Amino acid sequence: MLITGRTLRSLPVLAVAALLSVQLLAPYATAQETGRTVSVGTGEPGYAVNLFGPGEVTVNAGATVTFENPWFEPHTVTFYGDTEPLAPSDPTAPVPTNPGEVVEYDGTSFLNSGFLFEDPFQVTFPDEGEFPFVCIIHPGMAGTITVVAADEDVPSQAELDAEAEAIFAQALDGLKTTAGALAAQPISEQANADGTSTWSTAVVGGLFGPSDVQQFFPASIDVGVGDTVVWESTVPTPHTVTFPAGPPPFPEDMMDPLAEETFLAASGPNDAFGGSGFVHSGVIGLDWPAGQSYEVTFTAPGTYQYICLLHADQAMVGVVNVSADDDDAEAQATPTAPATPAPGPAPTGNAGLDGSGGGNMVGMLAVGALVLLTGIAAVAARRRTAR
Ligand SMILES: [Cu+2]
Repeated sequence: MLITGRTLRSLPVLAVAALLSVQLLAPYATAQETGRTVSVGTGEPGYAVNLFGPGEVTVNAGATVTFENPWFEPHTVTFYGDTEPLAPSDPTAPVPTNPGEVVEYDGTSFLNSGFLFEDPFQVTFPDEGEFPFVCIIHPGMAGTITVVAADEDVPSQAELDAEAEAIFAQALDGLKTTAGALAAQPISEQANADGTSTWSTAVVGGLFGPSDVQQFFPASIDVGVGDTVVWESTVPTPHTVTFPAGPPPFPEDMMDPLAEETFLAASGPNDAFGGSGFVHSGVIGLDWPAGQSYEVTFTAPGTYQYICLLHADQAMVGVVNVSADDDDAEAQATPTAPATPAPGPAPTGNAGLDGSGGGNMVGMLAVGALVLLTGIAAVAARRRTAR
């Protein structure tokens, strides 16, 4: 599963790191003489690039390749050798085959980094040949280590880094264009017989190749009391729509990431939220058991932040503004005041999390996420000490 105790417990730390990462993230490490370093994905707040940087790497026989993950999205580096490929949800995916070892790879066995976070994964290639590898959990994220004789010329680390930079820049461009298109989609209002409205469809996440837009669209939704918002995910990436605001107690199992049954499932059908309690979609998306959509009815005025429990550390945070007076909500349905974020200086027209036009928003959302996650961590900590 993609949900690990490590991920959930370290969310507040990661949220702080996310705040700092824009300036401090150093994606590449310096390589040894013959060794080479490959970046396992990268990202920015709101975007996860799920590609190896670079994927095609030629090294000399005897070289050690170091795989490093500079972003918060989990990945694996997996050499299948002669074994069969695994599904992304396979329970083997997060488990390293050789924890803490620098492995000499023979080209035939199953070699898996497990979920790669802070610690690099290192593999030595004694023999010439071609050694394909993948990330199990991101189909399409693949590469090949080509090993040539020790005295042949191979690309330098600087050349590999330049290649990685180009690959990542192209993917981020594509992700931002995708986000711009999603942000431009109107959310429309349907009047219900009882005078309330149903707003659909708020979008959960997006894809560009194997890479993910980790955002909700529109980032901010204005509705009236009694209105319902419908969220939908059409991507295979697991996401949640989670309102963790309000006083504890949250359901105990919800704080135990190993209680997958509870975590994966919605907190209830036809959920209502008025600023307290724990309202949670479960894991939604293509081929996830909780389905692809989720709806919440808002019962009290207020400004409610919600998160994707899996990607809040990548700033996947949204806001629903519920006003007592319905007039504000009506305004966004008119063509002159679209519900989508106003075009900012960003060329994509996405005023979200691209870092050029939405600097303040990134900060605001990250701080919001931090507050929410600190609350979650406090409950989790209390629960652990109560054991
Ligand atoms: Cu998510």
